[in-house]
Amino acid sequence: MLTIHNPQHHLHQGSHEMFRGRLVPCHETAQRLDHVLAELQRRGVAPLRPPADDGGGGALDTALAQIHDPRYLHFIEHAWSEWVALDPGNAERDALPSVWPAPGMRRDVLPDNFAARMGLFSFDAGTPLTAGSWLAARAGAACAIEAAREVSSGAVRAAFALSRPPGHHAGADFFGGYCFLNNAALAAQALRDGGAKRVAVLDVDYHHGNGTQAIFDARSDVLTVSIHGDPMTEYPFFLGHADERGTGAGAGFNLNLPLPRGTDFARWRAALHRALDAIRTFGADALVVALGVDTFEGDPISGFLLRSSDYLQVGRDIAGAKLPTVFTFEGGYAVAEVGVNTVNVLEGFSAS
Ligand code: SP5
Ligand code: ZN
Repeated sequence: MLTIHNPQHHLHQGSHEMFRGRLVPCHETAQRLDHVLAELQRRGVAPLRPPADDGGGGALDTALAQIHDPRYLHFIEHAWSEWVALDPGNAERDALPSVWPAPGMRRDVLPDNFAARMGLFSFDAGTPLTAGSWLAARAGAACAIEAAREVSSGAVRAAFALSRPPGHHAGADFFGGYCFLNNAALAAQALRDGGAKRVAVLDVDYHHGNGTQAIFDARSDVLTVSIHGDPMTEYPFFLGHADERGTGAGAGFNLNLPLPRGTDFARWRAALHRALDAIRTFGADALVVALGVDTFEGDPISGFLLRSSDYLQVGRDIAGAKLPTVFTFEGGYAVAEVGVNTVNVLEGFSAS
């Protein structure tokens, strides 16, 4: 399978995330992607290349602005230099938000204060912004968009955008859940722009794809489907329930399939078949798979029980949709197994 990988992903290296009143080492590390890359190379998956277009011509910024708010993009681009300008010592520390507007407070006024804007444009304290976060996220978005264009042109049936930071928790104007730019949404929009009338996004990461759902909430041309840990107990908690079906013109074009902690592959696969049925009924012309492998039984922050060999079947099942497909790389924190599990999905897909 054509894989477009992000050569700048190392520039995003958070050190700590807030968890139960302490700063704990980040789960979303650079080694995750390096393990996937090594496994692709070990198993001879080809072609494998960085994006050809470095985005210097402005086309990338135009594509980012189709999904993200201009105020948000401007903030993320300049946040690190603002952070260091507050105190030169900040160059040694990641920036984390610590104050957010509650309902009833103002979101329409952009504060001057940096901490206030960090809160306005985020939803958790688990997503450190570092010196290279913007450059890494931007180059990662370029991977997703280029993968979609290669699929749209008919050059390939499927492509994998191997990038980090991940994307599916990022909304039009907020970061969180280790995500800054929504790669799956950018790929879906690029597929639409490339001629697909209806695009489905299938999110199989352990966590609900709240950013992607919110971005396409009122649209009927993009069906969003997510299989995830029940938000009653699982992150991101405040979205991802089964009764969220889309709003306005988008009513009926979102499907959430929450499952309890402890769900095994048989039960998870039944949800996958429901998701694929919905995608078939919708009449999708193209598919984006937000591929997180934090559904793995050994994942340190998640609660499903998929085994490494199950991911081959996941790939085969997804191939059964017979759609031009873009995979984006999302979560998966069992570092030693993240490569095998991810490449198993791609191999199962390609072999079908
Ligand atoms: C892309 C993606 O998978 N994002 C997930 C973000 C989850 N963030 C909150 C996780 C908190 C779990 N912390 C557990 C620490 C145990 N040592
Ligand atoms: Zn996840």
